[in-house]
Amino acid sequence: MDVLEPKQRSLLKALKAGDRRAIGRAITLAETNSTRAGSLFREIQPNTGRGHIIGVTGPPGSGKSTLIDGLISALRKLSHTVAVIAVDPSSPISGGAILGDRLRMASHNADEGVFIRSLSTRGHLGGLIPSVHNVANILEFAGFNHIILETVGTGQSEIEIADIAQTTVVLCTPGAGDDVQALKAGVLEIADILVVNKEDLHGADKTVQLLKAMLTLRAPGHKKAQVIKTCATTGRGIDELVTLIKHHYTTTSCNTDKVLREKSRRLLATKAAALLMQELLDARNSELDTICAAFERGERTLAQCVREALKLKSH
Ligand SMILES: Nc1nc2c(ncn2[C@@H]2O[C@H](COP(=O)(O)OP(=O)(O)O)[C@@H](O)[C@H]2O)c(=O)[nH]1
Ligand SMILES: [Mg+2]
Repeated sequence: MDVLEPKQRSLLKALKAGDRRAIGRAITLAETNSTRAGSLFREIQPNTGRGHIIGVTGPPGSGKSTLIDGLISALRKLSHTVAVIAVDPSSPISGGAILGDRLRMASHNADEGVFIRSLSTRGHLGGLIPSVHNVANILEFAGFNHIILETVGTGQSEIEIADIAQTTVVLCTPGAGDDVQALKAGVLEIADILVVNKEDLHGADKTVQLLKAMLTLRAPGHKKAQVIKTCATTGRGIDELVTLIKHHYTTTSCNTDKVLREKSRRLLATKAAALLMQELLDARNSELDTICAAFERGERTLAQCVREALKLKSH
């Protein structure tokens, strides 16, 4: 059992009190995946689970940040505290977009009940999970009732976010059939609430119909998803969205043992895969070289080599 260093003990105390600088420091520790932070997170973990984690995802430009800005205002009106983590999974190019997000949400800067942070996952082999999970825990520990995770783009990152979030909101925009097509099956599967944002643009109702039709194609017994229209720039539909989000949290199956178990299993598997990948890449091991050489010569299939490499590990 690790004993916390005095510095970490005081960081923990400041975190518990919701001190912003402490939150910032702890998040930096999580971001860098510092092994020294391990004992800190072991202290934090048992004191989490009380916040509602909401994932907001969808194609770039669909209005996620604008919508989140509206969600923050709506939740603050209800006296809830809100933390936002904008996840940037990609290249330095998106640095500008993240800066834009900061400016867009700047109206909340002076509000003690709001915390906004962009998270760079650049260079973290194995994706987002380890740090986002820890960052969400830090924010829950610091007392935030709602933690909103914004993920950019489409792909694996949303699926991973859905395992951390209790409620996943997926955005698309009207008309652009492409956009709806871009909601690949996997992304549609994770949606608890589908938002057609930019309802002020032409074709919103048609998109809603299309999405509802797509939802009926989901496997029988699949969780239900709601479809709603919003206009994030004017705030139209946002109060209804908050109602749906809260309703999902309190009345649906997002916290049943079965759902929780599935999610934690996937989280564990993702983290395990990332660790294993790192270990195999770092290994300076002649037996691993022998396995690779056999693959290169075509003597073994890739699957055989993987099994051998895994056996190597369990020794
Ligand atoms: N017409 C219209 N534009 C919107 C709406 N919501 C967001 N936008 C605009 O769409 C652009 C992209 O929004 P942003 O929130 O940055 O999208 P994100 O990339 O998904 O975070 C911005 O110029 C917003 O002002 C909306 O409901 N209607
Ligand atoms: Mg954004």
